[in-house]
Amino acid sequence: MSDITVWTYDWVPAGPRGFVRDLRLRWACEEAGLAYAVRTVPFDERGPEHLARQPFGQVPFLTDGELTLFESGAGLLHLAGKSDILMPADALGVAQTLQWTIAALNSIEMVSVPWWFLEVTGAPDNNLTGWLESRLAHMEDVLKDRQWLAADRFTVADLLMADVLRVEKLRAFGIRPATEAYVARITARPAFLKAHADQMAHFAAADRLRG
Ligand SMILES: N[C@@H](CCC(=O)N[C@@H](CS)C(=O)NCC(=O)O)C(=O)O
Repeated sequence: MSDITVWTYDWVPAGPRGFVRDLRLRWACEEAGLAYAVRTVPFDERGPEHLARQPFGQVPFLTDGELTLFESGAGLLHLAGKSDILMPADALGVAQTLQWTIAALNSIEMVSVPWWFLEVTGAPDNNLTGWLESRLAHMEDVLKDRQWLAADRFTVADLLMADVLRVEKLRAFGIRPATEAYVARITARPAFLKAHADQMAHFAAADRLRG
């Protein structure tokens, strides 16, 4: 039985709205047609109950019955296990989907997040630029030849890779037409648009409560 709850913050400042990673889990549930609730932990005070479920005091985490999972990638794979919309049924499709899901996290986001952090904090030199350029150039080569990353169809790997690549600073960083078309196509999916709108509405409602 499935009793999925996506946990996020009760409020965040304007900057990260639309990018808080609960969106990945909302999006996956929307794609798969899985019923889910959204609940919150305080942004301002990250107490022991929060840390017991997400040891870094971050979001998202996911609960499903007795199960609690942190790391958006782990949450996505858990959800993908419930739906062949997100994860192919055949062994090759599974292997390709896992490979590209890990690549999104460990070959692209591993570089893009520290690069982005140096950019937004105004570090005088961003020594990660060459590394990021190389990773994005390789992704551009991959995306020139295919519409989807795995199994010739949309999978959770595309959801995650598109979410990693859609960050505005990355999109503005050089001209990569295949990557841009990929991100635009995948973020035009109704499930993404709903998840994004729901997250924005969630934080707008939180503003009203804070007065
Ligand atoms: N690797 C983690 C990263 C989670 C993460 O960076 N969460 C952000 C929101 S998107 C957060 O909680 N930031 C607040 C903080 O780090 O204190 C995941 O993918 O779940």
